[in-house]
Amino acid sequence: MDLLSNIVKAFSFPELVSQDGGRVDGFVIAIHLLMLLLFVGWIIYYFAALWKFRASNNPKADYRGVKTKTITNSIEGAVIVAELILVVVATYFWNLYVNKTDDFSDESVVRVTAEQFAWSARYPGADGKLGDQDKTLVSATNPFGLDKSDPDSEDDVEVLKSDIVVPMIKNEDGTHKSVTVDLTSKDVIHCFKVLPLRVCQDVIPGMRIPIHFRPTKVGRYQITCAQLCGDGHARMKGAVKVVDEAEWNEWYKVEKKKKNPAGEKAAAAVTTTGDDNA
Ligand SMILES: [Cu+2]
Repeated sequence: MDLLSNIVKAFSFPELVSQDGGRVDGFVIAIHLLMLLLFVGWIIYYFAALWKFRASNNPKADYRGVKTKTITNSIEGAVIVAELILVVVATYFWNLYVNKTDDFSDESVVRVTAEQFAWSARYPGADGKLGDQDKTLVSATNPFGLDKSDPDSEDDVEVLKSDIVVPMIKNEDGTHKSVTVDLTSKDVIHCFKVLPLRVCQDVIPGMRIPIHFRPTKVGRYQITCAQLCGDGHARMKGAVKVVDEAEWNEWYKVEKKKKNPAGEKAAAAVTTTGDDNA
């Protein structure tokens, strides 16, 4: 029984902590069923061909083979249909889902930067805006390659080579709020793969690639780099830490304060004055 449950576990999906992850699982199952159908179809065809063209039935080999054009035409037709589906339908739907504008609200964006062999994150500061970054500006004192001339970059919260904290926020209708992770790389191609969130996206230097997910459970989930990116690839681990709304607010407040203690003091002074007046 133990063996059976272990086998079932080995072939099961990993823990799911993303609202839309079930659709990814459904997609994976559908592809496997389709491939199973194709596999069974080809096996049947194989044995049918073995039987039909057996030596006892065809003592003399026919080197000319098929004489009609039906087979060639149907193969060409299938290739054309497949290409059309790929180019027209796939491009249309990919564009539709990836460029869904309502998921790009600036305040819920985390910019994640990959490098050999670690993950770092940047969050918008008090102004709610992320400053620009460019890999050509990366130096020992500027690990993200921040554009210092961009005023938005001054107060950005930076988390270097540590857990990427994201909030799990429940909407009133019971759904969960979307988190956008904006991916970029400083050096080579990496891949941001977090199985429980059902996300896997290549991270490409010079490009910003946003991905979205809606975490449904607090916890710490491993980021695996899924592109061979150098000799330290195997140890390129990171973690996405999903926290509840209260913990997120507290964490974000503390990080923003660390970044701009003077600003906080000024804000506190204003509050105190306000209290005196009241
Ligand atoms: Cu990597």
